[in-house]
Amino acid sequence: MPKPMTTAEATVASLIAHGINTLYALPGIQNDHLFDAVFKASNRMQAIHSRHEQGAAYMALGAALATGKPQACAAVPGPGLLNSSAALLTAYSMNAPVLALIGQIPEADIGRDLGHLHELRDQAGVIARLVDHSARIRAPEDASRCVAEAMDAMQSGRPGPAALECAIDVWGKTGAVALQAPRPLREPAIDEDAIRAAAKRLGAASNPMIVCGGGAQDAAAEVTELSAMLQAPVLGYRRGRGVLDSRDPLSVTLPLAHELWAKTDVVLGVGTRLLAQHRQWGMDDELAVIRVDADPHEPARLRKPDVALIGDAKPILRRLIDAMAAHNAKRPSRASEMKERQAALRAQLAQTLAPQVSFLDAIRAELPEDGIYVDEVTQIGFVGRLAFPVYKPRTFLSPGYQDNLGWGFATALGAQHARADVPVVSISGDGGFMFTANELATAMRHRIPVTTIVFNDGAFGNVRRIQEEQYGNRLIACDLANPDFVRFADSFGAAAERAKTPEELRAALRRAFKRRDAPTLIEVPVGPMPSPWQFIFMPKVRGA
Ligand SMILES: Cc1ncc(C[n+]2csc(CCOP(=O)(O)OP(=O)(O)O)c2C)c(N)n1
Ligand SMILES: [Mg+2]
Repeated sequence: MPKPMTTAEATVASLIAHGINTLYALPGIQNDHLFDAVFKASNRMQAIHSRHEQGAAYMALGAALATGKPQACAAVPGPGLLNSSAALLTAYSMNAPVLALIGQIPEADIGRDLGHLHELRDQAGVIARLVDHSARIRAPEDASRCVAEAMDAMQSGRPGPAALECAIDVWGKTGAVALQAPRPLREPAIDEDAIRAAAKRLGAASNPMIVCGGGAQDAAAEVTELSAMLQAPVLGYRRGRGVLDSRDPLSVTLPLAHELWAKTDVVLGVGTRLLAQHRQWGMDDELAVIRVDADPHEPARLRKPDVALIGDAKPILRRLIDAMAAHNAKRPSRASEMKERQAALRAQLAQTLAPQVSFLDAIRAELPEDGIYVDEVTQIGFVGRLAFPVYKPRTFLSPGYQDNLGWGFATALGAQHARADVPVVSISGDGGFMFTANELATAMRHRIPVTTIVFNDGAFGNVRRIQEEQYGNRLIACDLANPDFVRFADSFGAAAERAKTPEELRAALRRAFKRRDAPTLIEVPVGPMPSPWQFIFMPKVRGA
């Protein structure tokens, strides 16, 4: 039975029906009806307000990455939307299901360039370049369908963000609303011929490798089983870390996978673009490529694979495991060979990148197995992608190919808000932290017990080192004047301390992880650090 509701009420009721109970948001006149609707639904939905729209959108992103579930944020039009745009772009590049509710000027004047408050020319066009799916809610009767379609688009096929605009005068209009039930997720039928072809190739492979991207995060059990059957090393670099537990001898990071690449005869890419392999490491006809991807357009983008399996990785890999039985022989264990290679790499990293590795080891020693580590575009962060052991899916959050400085702290805040049951630690440089340092106020207002470590070298250190080494030491735009970070955090009421050594950092982290009602900032003063790039951008080892 349709019920009288405003557009805003219908939208909120639909979000709740789709399992969304938090709106990460910053209010303003265009969205007042929306916030009022959240107020009226406050037993089932909460508004977590940030201090800048990028904070709200990064929080929704962090919550989505940490839970694997859709999340929502809201902003006013124009500047509000643009302030959230880097986070939406990141959500797109990470295939993260974030729904942005964006205000609009009065419906009748959209597109007329009259100069209404926060008007942005072709706002819908701007939004369409940021997210996968977007629409405008035009009437109360429209709202529930718009939400259901957006949620469907965010989760079916390749996941990703969506946005719904709504005009200031439309949010408050009342109509007869019939709420739509969530739609069942659409899954393409598994292509049995492709499964057989993949099973045959993998079964016959002498040196198979599995490469995991973000699309493999929910298929950890299947990847683990397949890797054991094939004795295949599993590479997880950034988005794919934690799919196979780092303690498994077959789990490898970038430098070791590169070492193994030249001899690999079949690669199984799961939810990954395989960009480094195609563009840096090289491909040739001796290497068979099997791709599992939710997006039918992805596998052939760089080079047509030998076999493409389209759909959610989990059921596809399960089917592949079943089919493998007929094609795979029992293989001798590679555990001791891989352990030896791991130990050699580990020793090389510990020696070459000593400052980074020693602090990362300190964090790992204190962060519980299911604790979440959020990285940043910082020198410690780059090395963490190679050397920080990860034990579980969705516990290592690293921004996708945007690699956008300043994503970390606010994303960690969202992850911690959505996963109050585990500690979340954010690592940043002094440069990156200041992008969203204002959100310490949000952490205090909402009592979010995130721990942030700021590695302070007084510089955009990575940029500075490149200028030193490659531009004749012509230093420009890289030295920073910083606040006293401990006093800064203290002034918000957050717990704050300074740790000068890995041992001091461990002790500080122990204290921080016990604190469950307020955020902690730990400043670690550091000097210049050695370059990690030789372990990340590695030369071509096969193909023309
Ligand atoms: C949005 C964005 N702007 C600029 C950059 C370029 N960039 C990469 S690393 C870096 C410096 C980071 O400085 P800091 O956070 O202090 O870390 P450090 O390198 O000192 O360890 C910059 C400016 C970027 N990746 N993203
Ligand atoms: Mg720095």
